[in-house]
Amino acid sequence: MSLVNFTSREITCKIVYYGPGRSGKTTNLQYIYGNVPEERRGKMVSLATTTERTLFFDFLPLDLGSISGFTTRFQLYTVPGQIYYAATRKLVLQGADGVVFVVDSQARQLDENINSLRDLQENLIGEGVDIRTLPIVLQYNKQDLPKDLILTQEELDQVINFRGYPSFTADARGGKGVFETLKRVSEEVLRGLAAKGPA
Ligand SMILES: Nc1nc2c(ncn2[C@@H]2O[C@H](COP(=O)(O)OP(=O)(O)OP(=O)(O)O)[C@@H](O)[C@H]2O)c(=O)[nH]1
Ligand SMILES: [Mg+2]
Repeated sequence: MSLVNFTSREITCKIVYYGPGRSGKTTNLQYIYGNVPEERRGKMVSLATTTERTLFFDFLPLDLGSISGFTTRFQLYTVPGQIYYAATRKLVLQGADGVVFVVDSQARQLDENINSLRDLQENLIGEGVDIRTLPIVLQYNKQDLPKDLILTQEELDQVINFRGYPSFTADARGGKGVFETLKRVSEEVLRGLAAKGPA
């Protein structure tokens, strides 16, 4: 849940990167970490197995500068995508102000994507979150792979994006689409905050 501190004039928001195992969630955070100025980022914490699968979460605090006189901080988290970490996903998702759902664009991963999106929606509803108002952005990742292995943005919009979320193509390893996705979700979170006004 976002925190607005009027005394210190700080806003803190939580963005969660969600999606099936190996879709590229951790890779997004690593790219962001490697490409923002040092003074804008805190330490990235990753709790992973020796084979780099996220075990609990990744965490990256970012300072997005000053907006209307408020210092704006974003805390980025990733969930572990592997099916058996369901309880951890729920915990990490708690209090999210916005979600980036990272889709693995490979055609053979379609079922995993759909199941994970369903898992996200069920967890949000279980938390009492209104999924019509929570900012959610889809990222169609791994678009750098050979065309015969992946679905295009148009195809993915048809088979997975039933709710018409904003969607971005990406190659998180090369960095394409990573900041566009983050920018969109953070703008939507801040717009939501502005609309709500002081609590
Ligand atoms: N070709 C390609 N590979 C990618 C891309 N993004 C991530 N990968 C690779 O996919 C693998 C999994 O990426 P991760 O970022 O660890 O995936 P994750 O979603 O965090 O996976 P879990 O932690 O298990 O949920 C790694 O080998 C990445 O280098 C991409 O855009 N293109
Ligand atoms: Mg990961």
